[in-house]
Amino acid sequence: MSLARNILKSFLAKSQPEGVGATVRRCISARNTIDPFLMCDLFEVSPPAGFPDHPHRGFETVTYMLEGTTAHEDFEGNKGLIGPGDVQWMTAGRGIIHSEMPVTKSKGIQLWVNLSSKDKKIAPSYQDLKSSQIPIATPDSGVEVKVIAGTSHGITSKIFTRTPTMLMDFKLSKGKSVVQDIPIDFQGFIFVLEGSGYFGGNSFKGNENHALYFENNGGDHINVEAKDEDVRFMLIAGKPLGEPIESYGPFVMNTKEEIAQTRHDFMNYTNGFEKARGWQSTIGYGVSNIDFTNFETKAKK
Ligand code: FJE
Ligand code: FE
Repeated sequence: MSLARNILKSFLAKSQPEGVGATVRRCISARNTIDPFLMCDLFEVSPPAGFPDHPHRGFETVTYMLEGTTAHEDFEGNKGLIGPGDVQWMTAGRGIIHSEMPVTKSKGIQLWVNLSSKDKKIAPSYQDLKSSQIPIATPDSGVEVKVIAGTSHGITSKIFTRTPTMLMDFKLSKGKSVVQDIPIDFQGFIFVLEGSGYFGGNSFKGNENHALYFENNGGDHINVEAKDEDVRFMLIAGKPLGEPIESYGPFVMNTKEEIAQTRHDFMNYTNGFEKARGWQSTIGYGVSNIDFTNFETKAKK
């Protein structure tokens, strides 16, 4: 006998201002946490708004474009475009400073995946997938799964997840259902992008723009039924790290000492921030620098 995951709680992810002139629907935050995830936003942004020059340390940022094209540029000189359906899996590791600016009206998901203490100081790296490189599972007619990370119905993405993670974009036609395997030790959630469906062993109704958190009941799958209408949703789950979290804006470490060291490194261009000296992106230019000092990934005590 296999056990189904239930939905434990749900909430409407309300639209809120973020970055410079952008809006986000935040489904993982200081108030709603799921280890190993630090943040998850459905972002909507049009030029000249965006996310100009800002740093990251200690985790990964995953950007999945639903609509439009976003330009990216970092302090090592990496520069490129993330188009509709493309994924950028960025391991910030010991440090990145970058700019994320829309070229056209853009909509997408940005997920922050925490790194374990042994990975927090690794060199930054990227795994980029064009839309055409994302494999699609079709377990049934009217059921489509874009597998960005992990495995669905025998289809596996080539993304390497240092922190074990699954990330999938599901589309079900009205009347269809699907069952997705989930490792019993993963925690996760669903974010409903369009339409509505019934989720989990308790057939929990999930509406558009709602986040649905899984119960950690040791279940090995989640079932979904598109009873009333077509539904599109993201399924995001991962293996909890179970480590202490200390953060300051977009720096996420394990201890207060490491955060103090990170702020020192950022201000003094050391231990990974060497290339920040005098650097300014070309794409974020003309927009004032993003203020990350009030940004919380972990609830204040
Ligand atoms: C930010 C630190 C940040 N949500 N969704 C502080 F890193 C950010 C930030 C983003 C972001 C970027 C994209 Cl492309 C999509 C996002 C937060 O870059 F907004 C603040 N205030
Ligand atoms: Fe960023």
